[in-house]
Amino acid sequence: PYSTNAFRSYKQAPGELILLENVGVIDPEKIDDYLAKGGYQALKQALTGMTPEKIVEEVKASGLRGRGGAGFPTGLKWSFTRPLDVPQKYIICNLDEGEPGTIKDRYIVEGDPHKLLEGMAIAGFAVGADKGYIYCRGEYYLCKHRLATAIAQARAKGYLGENLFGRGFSFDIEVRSGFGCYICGEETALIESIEGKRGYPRSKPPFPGVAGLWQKPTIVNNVETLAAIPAIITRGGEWYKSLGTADTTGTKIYQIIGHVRTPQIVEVPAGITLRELIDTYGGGMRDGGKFKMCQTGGASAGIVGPEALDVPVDFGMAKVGGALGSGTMLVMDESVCAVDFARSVAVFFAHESCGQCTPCREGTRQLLQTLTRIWEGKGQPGDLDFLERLGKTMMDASFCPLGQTAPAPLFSLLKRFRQEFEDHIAGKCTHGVCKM
Ligand code: L3W
Ligand code: SF4
Repeated sequence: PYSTNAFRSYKQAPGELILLENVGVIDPEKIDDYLAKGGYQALKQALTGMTPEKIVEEVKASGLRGRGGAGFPTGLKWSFTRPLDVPQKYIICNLDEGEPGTIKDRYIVEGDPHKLLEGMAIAGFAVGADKGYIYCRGEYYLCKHRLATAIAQARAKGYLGENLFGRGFSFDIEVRSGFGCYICGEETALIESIEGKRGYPRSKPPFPGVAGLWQKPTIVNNVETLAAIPAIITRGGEWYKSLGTADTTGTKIYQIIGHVRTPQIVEVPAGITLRELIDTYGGGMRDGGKFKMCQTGGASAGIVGPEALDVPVDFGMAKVGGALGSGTMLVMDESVCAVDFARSVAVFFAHESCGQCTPCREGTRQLLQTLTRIWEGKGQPGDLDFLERLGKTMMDASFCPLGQTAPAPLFSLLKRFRQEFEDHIAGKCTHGVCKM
């Protein structure tokens, strides 16, 4: 009743959930509801019974890997920052959720904001940071409202602020708002934006864990990553590791969208197959359609075909050309034209390139222009070779992952559906959807 999102129609037993256990169950604007569900017990346990070293060890033991898409081991990241002996460190939560079709972080924060605040405070204690920032996507008005309410209530109850649980540790959180730039989800562009500058990515190394916000050691973690921390503290790293796969431990939030009967957001142990996601949670293919392909993990990830339906969707999915990424699975049936889809992805990247470096700024535009010509039936015989050379140059020479991965979906589509591109150049769209 408290969720604004009707997406999650599949009913899961609360016992199966870690991240979404309270979503739709508690009133997210009442801290007492969260406390009644055992909220802030993990923070209490961490501050009254554990050392920062022990917390980092527990997170390492859990095997938790970053849920923003790249999958870097969270405990390892914290272990780089914890020993640094400097007066100021920061925790940043990345809530600049810009991946097309991805709404998991918004869903956690709208439904259970205190879980994120608790995870951040534990992270702060573990690495020695007394200040946290939540960088929130500007369009997420309800998230910002829920966070402001939750932060005020947590301060009033002594879960944020000075000398928490008498441990001599202080921690407070501020919300900063982005506004519509996909690139500001890249951690160094995000840091630049908080510093009040234009969101251009920085070169790495140094990684933010060593020199981040205002050049101070900074942990940047995704919402879903931080929201898993309270359960890891109360139930233990080994327990968390017993869920999921060897590659991707714990639970994962998946979003099944596109040509399925019931688009869905679910939390299940990591490593479920695409077939199970489509059939069990997505209700099967829509209107009796036949599965053609799935864009896995986000706009820059690979496209997989029917041969990947029974492969676990975890970080190991890269082996079959897919990716877990943000957990978004865009399912497409045979009504989708590969050229039309390639062009729509190119529109996205041309719009979102920040323009800092030439290979990406010019490359994303050239990709779009060439694909648009092919889409309009004005393609030329050398176009596919040109797209391949251009994409390779972008992968080799772009400054940050946006430009390096922008051609990846096109390459996947060319590998799988080259004939469809050639048909367009010869003047026909067999799907009848392109502008010819
Ligand atoms: C210390 C080292 N730290 C790496 C840290 C690094 C960062 C993390 C991952 O994200 C993904 C892509 C898409 N010492 C380190 C180190 N780190 N080596 O680990 O770093 P990296 O560079 O592998 O990846 P990244 O650039 O942070 C790229 C995904 O992001 N993406 C979009 C995501 C969208 C959402 C959303 O909407 N919610 O998440 C776009 O590219 O999947 O795999 O913290 O500092 N030696
Ligand atoms: Fe900006 Fe693209 Fe260059 Fe990244 S690769 S810095 S998004 S222009």
